[in-house]
Amino acid sequence: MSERSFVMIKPDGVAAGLTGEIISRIERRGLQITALTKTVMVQVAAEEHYAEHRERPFFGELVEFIVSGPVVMMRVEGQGAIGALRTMMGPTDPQVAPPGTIRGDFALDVGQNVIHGSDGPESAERELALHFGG
Ligand code: ABT
Ligand code: MG
Repeated sequence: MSERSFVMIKPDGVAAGLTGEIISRIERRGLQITALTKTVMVQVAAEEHYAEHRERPFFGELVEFIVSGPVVMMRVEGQGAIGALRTMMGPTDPQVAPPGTIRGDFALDVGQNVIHGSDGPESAERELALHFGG
């Protein structure tokens, strides 16, 4: 079944010059990038994006990091896109991410893990509405 996901290359990934590499992996997997923009996220959008973590001790640092530099935001579509992208990204903590995954190849720190992908269909629709208006 075709699904839509919200994918974001985080400021660390953009700063490390990984934009092309990550876009290339998504395209070669056979997924369609149907919207793409590079921008510095505004504070309120970052707080809304991570609203589920508002009470967590790392929330302030997380939002500060996300607005610290340009990000590349994408709408990605295709068969089983949400799960396929999460598998390509690897686990949240890059320390345990296997080689071959984006985090396993390019990140070391759970707080700066290069890429975001929606964790389910409801999150995807919420995030796409927030950042792309749908
Ligand atoms: P995101 O794609 O950023 O949402 O990451 P993921 O869905 O894999 O993991 P979650 B649980 O949503 O983490 C959100 C961000 O919070 C950071 N984080 C998480 C910490 O810094 N410390 C922690 O203990 C946990 C659980 C990792 C994620 N972002 N970054 N960057
Ligand atoms: Mg998440």
